[in-house]
Amino acid sequence: DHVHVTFELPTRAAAELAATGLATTVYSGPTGEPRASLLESVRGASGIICLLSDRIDAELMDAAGPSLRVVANYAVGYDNVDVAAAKERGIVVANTPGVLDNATADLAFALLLATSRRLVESDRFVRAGNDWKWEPDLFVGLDVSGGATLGIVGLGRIGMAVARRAAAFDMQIVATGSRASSPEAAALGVRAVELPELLTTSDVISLHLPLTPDTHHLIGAAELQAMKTSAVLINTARGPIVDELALIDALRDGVIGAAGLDVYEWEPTVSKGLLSLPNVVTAPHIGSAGRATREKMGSLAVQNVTAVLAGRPAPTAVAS
Ligand code: 8YV
Repeated sequence: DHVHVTFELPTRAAAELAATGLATTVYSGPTGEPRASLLESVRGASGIICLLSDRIDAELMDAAGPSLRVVANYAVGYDNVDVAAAKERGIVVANTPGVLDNATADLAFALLLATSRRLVESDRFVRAGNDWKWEPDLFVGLDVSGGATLGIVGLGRIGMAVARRAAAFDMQIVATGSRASSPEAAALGVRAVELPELLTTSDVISLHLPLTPDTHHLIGAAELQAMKTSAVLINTARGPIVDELALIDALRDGVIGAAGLDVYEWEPTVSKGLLSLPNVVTAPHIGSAGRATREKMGSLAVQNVTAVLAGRPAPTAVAS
């Protein structure tokens, strides 16, 4: 069996893969194995460990050939993988759920605080060497603690980790999603609502959904219009869930207050219109970028591949 890894795994995960004794190839060029190289590298592979930026479609599976039994995505999201094509070919698809919930929720909260309290604007202001003295109105923003309402769109594993943080900040929490009416959510004071109510009542709206045909442009011009004019939108999920051009218009025209973004519709390209707005805080898709988190993601990807190649179920196979 041969496993192809499309990037350099974190140190410990790489050692774990080496210890399995499986033959491996690793693409070690700049991150993002070019398509032609990828199609060549996977030929005859039994397993692939890959990134969100690798398009794992029918063509790639056929380039690998009938030996391919498992695709382990180094990410919880797997919108880059054609799961139906994998199922047809008997290929197991696995992801890395759970291990990155806290890291992603931490980043969502960092963006929430930075946008609400205008931290990045303040930082730019001070660094620019502006003459300033204390003024009652200087960078006044949204009070997060003690009453602001957070709307969590898609309360799953990551959304719940965000809810735990919001509860500690004494925020009111409303949420949509499968676990919004669970006992765990109730214990955090979460109120389950439908999206229209969430949009109109929330001071901060944070997205925690996978990208699917159903969630593509879930937040468009009409949804932005429904939000409070002071609303803060946080996206650490997937860019195309938000209509980015509509978002730029809304931020520019005062339809909403601010946005904290880790993901973009045309990633890694970030719309120029976003970058010229003062009420936007950006990050380059670093939600899971904690050192220990990345090791855990790597270990889980390795475990998913080795389990399948040993004839066992993958610990975290996706539903197909
Ligand atoms: C990954 C992510 O770092 O898990 C996800 O879905 O978006 C991030 O954690 C990224 O996808 C790299 O593969």
